[in-house]
Amino acid sequence: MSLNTINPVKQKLKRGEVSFGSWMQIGHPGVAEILSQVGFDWIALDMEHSDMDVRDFTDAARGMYGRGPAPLGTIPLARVRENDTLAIRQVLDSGAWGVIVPLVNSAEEARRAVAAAKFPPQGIRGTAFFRGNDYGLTFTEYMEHANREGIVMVMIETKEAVESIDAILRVEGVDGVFIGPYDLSLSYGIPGKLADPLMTKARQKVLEACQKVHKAAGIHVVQSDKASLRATIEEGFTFIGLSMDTLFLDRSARETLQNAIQALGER
Ligand code: 3PY
Ligand code: MG
Repeated sequence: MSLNTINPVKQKLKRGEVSFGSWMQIGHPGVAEILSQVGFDWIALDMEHSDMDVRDFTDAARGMYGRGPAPLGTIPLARVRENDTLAIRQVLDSGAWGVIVPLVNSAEEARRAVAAAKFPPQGIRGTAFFRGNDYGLTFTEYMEHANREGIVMVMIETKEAVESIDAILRVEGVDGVFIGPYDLSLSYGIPGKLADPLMTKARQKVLEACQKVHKAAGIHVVQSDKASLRATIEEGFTFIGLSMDTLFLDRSARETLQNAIQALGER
């Protein structure tokens, strides 16, 4: 986290501007280098559903630095493994500019996530010398900077969270919410049926609540086809996760092989 710079993604969240991010599940810094060169505003490392650990996060963040949107490059975020103080602290200490916290179902749980991400007096984050504060070189300045520029997005992934959306959004320090559509569909008893009217209603409720308090509404568009993206943008989501490394690889490899098979057939 460079101390003389603002967090460009946080600025976009505050201004209600759209930011496009992506998602990493393959724990190799080369993936971070390639995806950040594409120009995403942010990339979240998925530490909930992958085998990536804190060291992998640091390597990926180093890969993003200076690649992608100027001046900083793509902003490294982490979808932490759970709403856990140490999980949040360790990625922030390693240089994350923000966290995406899964399965936050109530205002109380949102307060816990914020507390873990902020130094006193706003929270309970502990300190030491670490990568985020340049190994102690910027010890004092970093605390103020991290409290101001760090992002806390809480994930709305259950029916209970949708029902508590207004209270969750009222929690100071929550910059916005991020819908996990697959877990949400599971919670409504319609696994994977993202176009079901129950899902549409839930998305609308979350969006309206966010718009009322001027906080960002985000969503992971895992299957990022053009029609889904257009609909997501038109609905008013601003913090948009586009697909993920595994799917980029799968789609592109499939298409290439299909092209080759077709060319062979047409010979
Ligand atoms: C979900 O859809 O549940 C997710 O967590 C997407 O990242
Ligand atoms: Mg999920």
